Amino acid sequence: MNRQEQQFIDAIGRTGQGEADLQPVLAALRGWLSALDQALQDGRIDAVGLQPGSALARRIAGLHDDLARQAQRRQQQWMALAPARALAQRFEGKLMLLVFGKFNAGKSSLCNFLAQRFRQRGQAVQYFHLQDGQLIESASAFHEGATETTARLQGVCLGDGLVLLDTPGLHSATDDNAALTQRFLDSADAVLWLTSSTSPGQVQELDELARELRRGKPLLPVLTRSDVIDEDELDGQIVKRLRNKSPANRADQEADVHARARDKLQALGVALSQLKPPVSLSAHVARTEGADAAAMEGAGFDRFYAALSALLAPALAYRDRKPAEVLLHHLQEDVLAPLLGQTLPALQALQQLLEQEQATLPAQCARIVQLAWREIMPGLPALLEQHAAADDLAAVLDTVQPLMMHAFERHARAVLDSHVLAAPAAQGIVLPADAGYERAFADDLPPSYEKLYDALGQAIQLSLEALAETTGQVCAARLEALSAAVHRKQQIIHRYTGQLGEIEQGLRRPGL
Ligand SMILES: Nc1nc2c(ncn2[C@@H]2O[C@H](COP(=O)(O)OP(=O)(O)OP(=O)(O)O)[C@@H](O)[C@H]2O)c(=O)[nH]1
Ligand SMILES: [Mg+2]
Repeated sequence: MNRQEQQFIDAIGRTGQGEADLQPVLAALRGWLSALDQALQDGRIDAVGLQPGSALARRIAGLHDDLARQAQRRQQQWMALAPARALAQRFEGKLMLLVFGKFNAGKSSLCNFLAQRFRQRGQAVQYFHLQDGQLIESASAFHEGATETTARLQGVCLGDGLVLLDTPGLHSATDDNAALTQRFLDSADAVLWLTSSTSPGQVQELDELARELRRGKPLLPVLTRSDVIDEDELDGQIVKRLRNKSPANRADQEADVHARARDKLQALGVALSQLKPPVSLSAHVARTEGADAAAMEGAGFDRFYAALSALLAPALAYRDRKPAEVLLHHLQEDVLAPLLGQTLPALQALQQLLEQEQATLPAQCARIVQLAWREIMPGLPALLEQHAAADDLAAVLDTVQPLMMHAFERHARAVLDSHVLAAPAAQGIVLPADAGYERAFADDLPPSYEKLYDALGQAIQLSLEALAETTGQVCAARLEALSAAVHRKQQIIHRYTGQLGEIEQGLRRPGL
């Protein structure tokens, strides 16, 4: 009688549905999403006042287009998960163990052996595999082989309460199946990592599991094929016999795998509490020796069942919060990740562009003044000449003022080409009180106007500067408002990232 085995089978049978109420956390997750959508909507960056073709406006439009695309894509992603959800639902309430490992690790052999054990103890055994998104039940055990054999997701239900998922390496799933397989793994409650005792602890294999592990699932490393071939002499004949590796050898290998796995999990950012002490076993020795109590014990199965029993509590904890985990993962991977990976960098680039525009604004304004002034000044001598005889300074100003406004407006539009500019309010040209034509030395000569020319040049300069200042202020305020809007949008994403993290922590808190 194998006590550990029976105890494990009994324990599985007792795992009723947990009483944790997921409704509050599910409501929090849904609330998070709709509040995020609302916040992003309210935080739309208003590009009013910008030329539609400008780099700034195009970038803002691109950002909004991308957000719309994200919203659409995530809807599709959630719909695409429907088959996986439906599949997972078929196993609702059962404990699902992911049996993971490189090809030839002995996954199929272990699953088959465990199935045989359960059957022996009067438990129903049902094999199945995944094909074209459908779950197909089959009567035959998994194929075991020296060459890579398992290329599809397959599993076996043991009794009422346990499901083993025998995965091909996650990478070998075909593209069609990959997403479904990946998502199906969502439903695994714990991971058995099978690593062959011929080269144990190839921890890079765990990279593929990073996603599952970060979800707080417990990990039990299992050193498979923990056996050696012995040559015995029997009645003068040499016979080959498979026997267990020695307890000392097993202990060494387990300690080594434990240490490597610990380092790896640390590097992956996974809590060490999820890692269970590794166990060694040999399905072949247990089988060939008849799987009686002594054979099972010697092959490592007592310790294996004890480790599985210890895995039950954390695995059941995952199982009981699984619906919330599935929604949480969707929000993390399909909603938040694109915001962090695409939108935040785009906002950052936009912010930089805005800063650049703000920084160049004073130089642009100075340039407008310069261009307009240079345009006006060459015409002044002729104008002053024209009105010299009549000493009509007012006529000069009446002609120059609209010319100046026109020149300013044109150059402002050309230089500040990102902005939509309203026609500037009329700006007068104010001459000093004593400015005017100068009486000539002789009465028959017309008055001279050199000083007047200089004074007029200065007055025009001042008027242009006043115009540029007003326009500059409008543009600066606009850029400032845009920058604030971009900042708000960044804050929204940061705030909601933090909030989802808090919901996640609450969900993973022991006792929920
Ligand atoms: N010595 C020894 N060999 C084993 C044991 N378990 C499995 N094997 C052998 O290892 C090889 C691979 O076993 P499988 O169970 O097919 O391995 P797998 O992990 O399912 O491999 P893939 O499906 O290819 O990923 C086969 O040749 C098995 O006979 C064991 O306990 N001891
Ligand atoms: Mg296999």
